[in-house]
Amino acid sequence: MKEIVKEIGYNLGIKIGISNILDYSYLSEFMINREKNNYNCEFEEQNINKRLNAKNLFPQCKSIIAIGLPYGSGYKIPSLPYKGLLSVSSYGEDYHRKVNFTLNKLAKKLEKYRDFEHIACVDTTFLIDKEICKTAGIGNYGKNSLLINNLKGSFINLGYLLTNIEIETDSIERVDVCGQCKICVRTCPNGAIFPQGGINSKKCISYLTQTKNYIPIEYRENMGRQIYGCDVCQLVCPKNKDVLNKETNSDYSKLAVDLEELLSISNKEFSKRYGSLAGSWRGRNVWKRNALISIGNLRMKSLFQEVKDELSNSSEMIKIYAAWSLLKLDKNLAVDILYNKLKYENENVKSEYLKLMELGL
Ligand code: B12
Ligand code: SF4
Ligand code: SF4
Repeated sequence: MKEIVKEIGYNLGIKIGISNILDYSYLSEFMINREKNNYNCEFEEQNINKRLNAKNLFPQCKSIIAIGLPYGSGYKIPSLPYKGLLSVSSYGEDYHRKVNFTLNKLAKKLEKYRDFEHIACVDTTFLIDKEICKTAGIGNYGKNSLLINNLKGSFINLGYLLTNIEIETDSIERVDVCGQCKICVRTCPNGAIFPQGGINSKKCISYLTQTKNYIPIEYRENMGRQIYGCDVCQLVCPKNKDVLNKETNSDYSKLAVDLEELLSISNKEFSKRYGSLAGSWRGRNVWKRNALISIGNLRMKSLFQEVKDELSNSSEMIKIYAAWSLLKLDKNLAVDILYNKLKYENENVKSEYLKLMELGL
């Protein structure tokens, strides 16, 4: 089976590996400390023990077939400076669908040789994808906390089949991929990567673009013009140089989105236009909030009126980021406008406006 799996992987042009390690309780202390330090986030299962054994998801699990689906070949940041940016993983069809499709194709091919039960996992289960794929030899952790494959770098989407059959595995080499390199630690825009490796999720800009929680004021400038995700620690990584230097037919300018349009787009139009992208899962209002932050960071004064109109939005979230953005565009004008609005707002919004004005952004 091992040879068959490898051959199918090779023919499909994907990174493939097998693991018989199903128990990850050796990560327990790391995970508990991570939670204690508040480095975890709401996009993960909060029950740590549940995450630490593949059998909690598939009790009959005996072996795992993991894959890494490369993407981002030839990517360059679109040279459209007054647009918002989506991360590279948002290019084209939602990667969850692509990886699932490949896993199911793989399972169908394997079923010709042997009957087996399986479930396909990509991103959304409570298990820890990176750890599972690491034990299957897909890659090793970089300091940016991502799994780096020796040929394809870190631009790989991870997925795996939990199976009820035992498949022989190769021994996995543990490699220190980074050595003395600290480029990503130095270039991460919000200082989210620890010098010794690993990240504080709550500081990661990818997290900030997705959360509905309050974004600390001191992080907002560092978000630049990101509408969804962040790629900085991967773009600067020497391990991705070859992949990024490849020729490509992909039109990555599609990852640059119109900020003015995002302010006025309807829910229906949003789903039609962006609904098929991996980055759209948090919905229009989160993108709109990020657009307000981007407009402020880019000092797009021509959109002053449009941003001001958002102070009348029914969403409290939109109002408070519109206020921040307006202050970035024209502090004096914005202060007058916000003072006049105070009497109409509830306590929450009022105290946020006062805080922003006091800070004198
Ligand atoms: C929650 C989550 C996030 C959070 C937290 C990210 C994180 N680092 O864990 C946020 C929102 C920030 C995020 C962002 C992104 N994510 Co995300 N995310 C997840 C999710 C759902 C769970 C991750 C998790 O459980 N982390 C828990 C802990 C255990 O991981 P950890 O803190 O990194 O700790 C491990 C390592 O860092 C390492 N480690 C710790 N210290 C040290 C020190 C050194 C020196 C070294 C070498 C290693 C090391 O050991 C730890 C134990 O395994 C997974 C899908 C899944 N179900 O697993 C996707 C996943 C991790 N995300 C993915 C991607 C692509 C991204 C983004 C690139 C998207 C984007 N462009 O914006 C960014 C990258 C940010 C980054 N630098 O990590 C991919 C990763 C692919 C890869 N090549 O590794 C995954 C696996 C989804 C998938 N199936 O493809 N994500
Ligand atoms: S994704 Fe961006 S913010 Fe997050 S660790 Fe990487 S560079 Fe830092
Ligand atoms: S930039 Fe350097 S330190 Fe960061 S993940 Fe890549 S090789 Fe490791």
